[in-house]
Amino acid sequence: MIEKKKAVGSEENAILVGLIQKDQTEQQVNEYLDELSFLAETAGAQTIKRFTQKMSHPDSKTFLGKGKLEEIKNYIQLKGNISIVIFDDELTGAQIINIEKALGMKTIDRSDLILDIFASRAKTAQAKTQVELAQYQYILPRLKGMWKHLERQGGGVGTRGPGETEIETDRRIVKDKIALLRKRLSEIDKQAFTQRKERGEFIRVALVGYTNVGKSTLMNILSKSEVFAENKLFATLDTTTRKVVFEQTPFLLSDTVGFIRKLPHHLVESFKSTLDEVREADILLHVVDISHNRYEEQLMVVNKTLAELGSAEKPTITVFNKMDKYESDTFDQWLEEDVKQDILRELKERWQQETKGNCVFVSAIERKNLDGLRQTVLNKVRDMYQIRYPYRAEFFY
Ligand SMILES: Nc1nc2c(ncn2[C@@H]2O[C@H](COP(=O)(O)OP(=O)(O)OP(=O)(O)O)[C@@H](O)[C@H]2O)c(=O)[nH]1
Ligand SMILES: [Mg+2]
Repeated sequence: MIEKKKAVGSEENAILVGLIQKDQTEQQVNEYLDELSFLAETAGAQTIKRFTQKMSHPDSKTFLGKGKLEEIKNYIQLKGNISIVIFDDELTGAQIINIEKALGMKTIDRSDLILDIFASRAKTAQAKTQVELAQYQYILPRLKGMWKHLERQGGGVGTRGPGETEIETDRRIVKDKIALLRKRLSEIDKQAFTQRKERGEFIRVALVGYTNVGKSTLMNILSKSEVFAENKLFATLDTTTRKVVFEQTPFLLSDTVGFIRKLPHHLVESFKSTLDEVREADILLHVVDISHNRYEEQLMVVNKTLAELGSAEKPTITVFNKMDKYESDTFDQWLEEDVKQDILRELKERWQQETKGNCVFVSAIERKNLDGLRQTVLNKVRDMYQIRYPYRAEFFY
């Protein structure tokens, strides 16, 4: 059997590498690297240094230019305690081989890092199978490059590079494994579908959004449940669904896996069934961390992913969360109260306009405007019951 080793060990020291392409600014790429650093930390690695290079296209063989690789290599040798290099962009198998050779250091890309986090966070059989499937799909075109990152049972293989026959054997094993996992997943999906069908005629509301925006925190508050929430990326991988009753109106509320920019394609593919909860929802609560510098881009990433799932047109309430942090980050103590109020009013008016009135501004942590959120959700849910069951809507009130 062949298995993928964990890409990042605990307490590794990492170098991050990002490319500044022609339509990007240095600040933008630095913010992307902030996110990569957060991902690395979630996986157990400490960022020691970042490198960026301005390039219109990455080099097909080494991704970076020769000079930059040399600079990184010198830094690694000088520093001495670095154990991993993480690229913000996806690398091909050949690029992994060439970079590792040039730097003399284990090299992974953003997708591999995300897959690693997903693998360590998956708890249920469904999530585990989905992650494993995405991992094997990621490995398949990169077998040669990832040779050293794989674990083989029963094959006496050293660190020497693989021969063509060895790669062929591995390729066959991986393909068989993918087929097996797909079959297993479709059986799990069938069971899950039956369970969802048994939920009856309740209106279904799903919390969606970028990772770490506060979906699980809001789920806990709205449903008074205990869903795992913490300041790490991808705290939630499995969907949790709770029955909630607001003013005698029942509905089902689901917490779902967070999205992120450049989510590995295979991961979206294999998480489709977890995301069925989103696809089958009647109403989406799109949670946004308004205190984040790039919250508008995050909002767009989520909308794009929703479109890929065919869910872009669903009735949506945009919930701008972390208003407390937005205010403390934006306003200093010297600012006049009425100026603050003006800025807040402008911000709210702009989003009210963009969402056609379908948005609320809250702070889950400070419990601010949660009644406003409850009322907005309640109104939408009641509207939906009216549309869905026009003759028996009164039954639910
Ligand atoms: N300042 C502030 N922090 C918040 C607020 N809501 C949530 N958080 C914090 O944000 C972090 C992420 O919260 P979660 O609820 O786990 O976020 P999530 O969207 O479920 O994240 P994933 O499951 O990883 O996608 C936690 O540390 C929360 O305490 C808020 O209103 N203000
Ligand atoms: Mg969560």
